[in-house]
Amino acid sequence: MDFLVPSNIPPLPTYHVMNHDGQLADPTREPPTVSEEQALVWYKNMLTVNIMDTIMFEAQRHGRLSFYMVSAGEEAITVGSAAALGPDDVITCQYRETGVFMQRGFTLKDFMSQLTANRNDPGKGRNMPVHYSGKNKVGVHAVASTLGTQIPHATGVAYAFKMEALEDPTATPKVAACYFGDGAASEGDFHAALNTAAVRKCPVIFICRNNGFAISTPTSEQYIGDGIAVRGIGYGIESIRVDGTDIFAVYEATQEARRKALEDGGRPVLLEFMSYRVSHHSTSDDSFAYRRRDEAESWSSRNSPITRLRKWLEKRGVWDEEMDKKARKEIRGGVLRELTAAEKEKKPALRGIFDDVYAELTEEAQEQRLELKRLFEKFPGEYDLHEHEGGVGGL
Ligand SMILES: Cc1ncc(C[n+]2csc(CCOP(=O)(O)OP(=O)(O)O)c2C)c(N)n1
Ligand SMILES: [Mg+2]
Repeated sequence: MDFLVPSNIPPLPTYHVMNHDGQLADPTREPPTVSEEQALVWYKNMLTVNIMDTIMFEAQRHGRLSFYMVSAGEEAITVGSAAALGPDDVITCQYRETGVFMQRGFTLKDFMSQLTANRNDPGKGRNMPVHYSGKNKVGVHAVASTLGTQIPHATGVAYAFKMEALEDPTATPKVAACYFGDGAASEGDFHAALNTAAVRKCPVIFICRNNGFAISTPTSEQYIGDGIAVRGIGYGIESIRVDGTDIFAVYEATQEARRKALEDGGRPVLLEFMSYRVSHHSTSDDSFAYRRRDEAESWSSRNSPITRLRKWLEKRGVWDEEMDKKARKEIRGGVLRELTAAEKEKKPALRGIFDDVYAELTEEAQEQRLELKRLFEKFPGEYDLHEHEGGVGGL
């Protein structure tokens, strides 16, 4: 009788391409099939996410935003994986995937419109900052921070794609890709989504950002198994663990996952990208209450995904200190310019809070709408909403 004893099973290996010096870890392998132009775009996108994050975190402290979340340490996961997906693939995500939006064409103006809740936000200013709505522009469904809900959604999208492909085999093959954190993988939704996708053979890529924390809960208190990738194996899903600070490893793994997901009519694949949450969970958190102050700093100095790609670019002679300084300055200027412009923009019409939820408003919602209208008739000037595009007159 042989029980499998987890502690006797060696941990899954971690796939990587570059070493910490930005060189091929295995000099005998072919270099990644990524052009220097492509790598430069990735570098600038990672840098933009990082600089925008720093500025917006500060802007929250200055009272210009109500909330913000940064991706420090995880920029390569989002930019590198998004780069390997197709333009028609549909993405559902958590909230720390700014790099996915960026790589797929969200502009600084798009980010700022949502963050300042102005009338250019497709979500009509109804969500907290960082809950971007990108479905129409970049194929990324609106961010929902109710943990785990995006995972079965992705399985559903992939099942629909599978059905479509069966009905029309000439249609462009598409996958669903779903991002979630190590903490979200403890939700029941994660398990239901994986099992359904496995049984129904849905073309979905499950992408776990394992950054070591779910707010103040370290992964050592979240699970005692070998991380998230092994859970995929448990459901019969091909899975891999990847160094999430190595953008080439992230890109190659996602590219191969996409190929597998579309093979033989479709199947799910799971990627576990390993990194570390360098910053506080959000502007509402103080991580020094539960981890050492120097922990994040020492991790960053060894593992920064941005520095790692920069070294690779510099070794090829396509980037240098001067260019880096110039790029940082330009990005910073662009973020500040767009933030100020977005703040000056009008707010969405108040009546918009009732849009897009029901095809026909429920009786309760109709009552609430009338109540709101009455409220603003009674207190003209109490709020500045009358100045806004649409105003209450449109209710
Ligand atoms: C269903 C649900 N439960 C709890 C929360 C509160 N909450 C917000 S973020 C978070 C931690 C999530 O950690 P993880 O999935 O690892 O993502 P990370 O923040 O590390 O990127 C928790 C518990 C929530 N938003 N939704
Ligand atoms: Mg986490």
